Amino acid sequence: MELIGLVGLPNSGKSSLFNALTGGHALVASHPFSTTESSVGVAQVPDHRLNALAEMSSSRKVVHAGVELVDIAGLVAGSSTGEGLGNRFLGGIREADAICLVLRAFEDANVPGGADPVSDLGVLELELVLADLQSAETQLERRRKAAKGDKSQASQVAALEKAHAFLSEGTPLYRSGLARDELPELKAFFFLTTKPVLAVVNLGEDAVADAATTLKPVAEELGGAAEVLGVSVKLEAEAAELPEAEREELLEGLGLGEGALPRVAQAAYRLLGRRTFFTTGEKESRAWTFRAGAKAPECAGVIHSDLQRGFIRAEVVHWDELIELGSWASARDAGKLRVEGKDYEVADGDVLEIRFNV
Ligand SMILES: Nc1nc2c(ncn2[C@@H]2O[C@H](COP(=O)(O)OP(=O)(O)O)[C@@H](O)[C@H]2O)c(=O)[nH]1
Ligand SMILES: [Mg+2]
Repeated sequence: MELIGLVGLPNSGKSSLFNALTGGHALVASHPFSTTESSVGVAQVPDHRLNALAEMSSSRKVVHAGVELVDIAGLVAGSSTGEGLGNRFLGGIREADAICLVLRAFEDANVPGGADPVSDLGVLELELVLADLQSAETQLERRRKAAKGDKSQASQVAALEKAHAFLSEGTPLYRSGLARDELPELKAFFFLTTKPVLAVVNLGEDAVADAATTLKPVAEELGGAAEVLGVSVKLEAEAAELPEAEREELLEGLGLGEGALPRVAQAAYRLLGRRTFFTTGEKESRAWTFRAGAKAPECAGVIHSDLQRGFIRAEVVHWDELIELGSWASARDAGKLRVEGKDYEVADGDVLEIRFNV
């Protein structure tokens, strides 16, 4: 299972965001060190393509894709040296496959902590960089020795040296401009800052109308290394508690459209490099998750292992073409259903029907 870790200073709103996204019940409290256990939950990933298919098929049930989140207990300055629950924080981040930084921009005299997201970013990145620097140093020493007797290790040592140089300047590796193809070379070293990153800025309620002003300096600081999204976690968490119709009314009334949570879930999903295919019918329409490059039998296996084992062929049509044709039957009549075999690489947005025999 791949996880996105929520990482932020105490009281940045991680647990509130986690709860709003997952419908979960992580402890929300304004205290450093209050959350000592990490919670895991699944956020639904809304997808307008799925909604369109469900409407077309008059499906009785709609099943969205999900993305797994971990609410990692708050990082504080000094975590990289084991301060507070430091080692546990870092362990939580190490287990995540991607990082969602939660940066506080809301002011609230009752909630300890600052409201400067760029400063939060600096503190968080420094802790991550210090942890990576430490492991780079340990591993460099070891690898240099090993490379003396084994020349094949020279390229790994070179990659490590480059990474070490960036880290000593305080630069997280995701910002280093190390070419994407050098990052895989560094996989073996389990750095924290080679993980993909997304930033959520927790906006004050009065700042949502002009979010761009708050987001701009954060985006500039990150320089394109991470997508930056603004959310009023408090407003959205309150809205998330309401029945759907009231929620829509509240968010619309505030000029927030459908709210920012769907965009956060979608960005998290993309961050893990995930792709979606669909199945649709009267019983249900459903979004399924697969990895880029997967072929038809592997995707069939996402639905059920029998479908992979007994895979014969897949009937395939892209979602927008299907919507235009109006139904699976008319797609078939129009000769628009492609028959694909075992070597077909499924595309994001394909609608599939699997033929199988076990
Ligand atoms: N005013 C305001 N308070 C918030 C907001 N988000 C979270 N809080 C409050 O800040 C405190 C800490 O929130 P929590 O989600 O537990 O933060 P965490 O320590 O990062 O997990 C709680 O009292 C929340 O109610 C926000 O957007 N606005
Ligand atoms: Mg918390």
